[in-house]
Amino acid sequence: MKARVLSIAGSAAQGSAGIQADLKTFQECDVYGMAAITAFVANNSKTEQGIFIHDKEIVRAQYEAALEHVGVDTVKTGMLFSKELIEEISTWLQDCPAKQIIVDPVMIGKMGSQLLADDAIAVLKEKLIPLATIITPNLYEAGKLLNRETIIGNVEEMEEAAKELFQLGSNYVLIKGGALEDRAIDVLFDGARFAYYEKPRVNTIHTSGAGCSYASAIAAELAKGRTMEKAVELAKNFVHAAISHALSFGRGVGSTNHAARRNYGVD
Ligand code: PXL
Repeated sequence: MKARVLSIAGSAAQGSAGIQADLKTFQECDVYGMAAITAFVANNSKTEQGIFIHDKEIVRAQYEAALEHVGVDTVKTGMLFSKELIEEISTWLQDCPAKQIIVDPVMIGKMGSQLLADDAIAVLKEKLIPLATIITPNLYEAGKLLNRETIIGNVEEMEEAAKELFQLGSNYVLIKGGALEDRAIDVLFDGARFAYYEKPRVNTIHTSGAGCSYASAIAAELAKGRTMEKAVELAKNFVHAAISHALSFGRGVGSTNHAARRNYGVD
């Protein structure tokens, strides 16, 4: 285990999403995981009931401490919530030694809570996304970033949205089609070509943490030196296995199973 990955994201008490999902994914992908926690979300399988956002000084102290002695190959961001935090984190990341920056533009929790303030979208687009190697929005997040009123609902619209999102300045755009009605297909755009990643749709409600884990697996594979196309392929397989063998703990939406690839392999 040589590659080092830092997640800057929120803690999700239930253990399925956020920092918890990121660290579990890093471990499964055999990279060294670190965390700078931006918020505490006291969630369970039915609600994200308590959301406590950290001051930027708290996040900065963690970020600096993690980098100081261990260093970092790849940074991944998740729930950042506020304009102030995004502005601050973007400043640090300009001088960050990481070779890749994965920006997962987390906006709402599985239970519908707001994990990104409305007034933070502009600074996310203007300051953080231009620093990103890849952004990984789902259909909802892609629509919000593009100020779209209508829902992105098929692969052609995903391609169009990816082209537009590419203009914001990341090297790659991955739009995740998990919310499409018929297919579980994701579209990767590098500014010139599209690549497609498709798996059979899994019929389960227990998908908490799927997005966080997908972005974290991409971060881990990039940190180990994979190409972007290979990293996304491996991450998609990882998340498909995690959803296929999801855990039904709780009384609502349960967790994706981070150990699924290790225990059951991928198909
Ligand atoms: O799944 C999105 C997500 C990301 N980050 C944190 C969360 C959640 C959902 O609950 O709590 C911290």
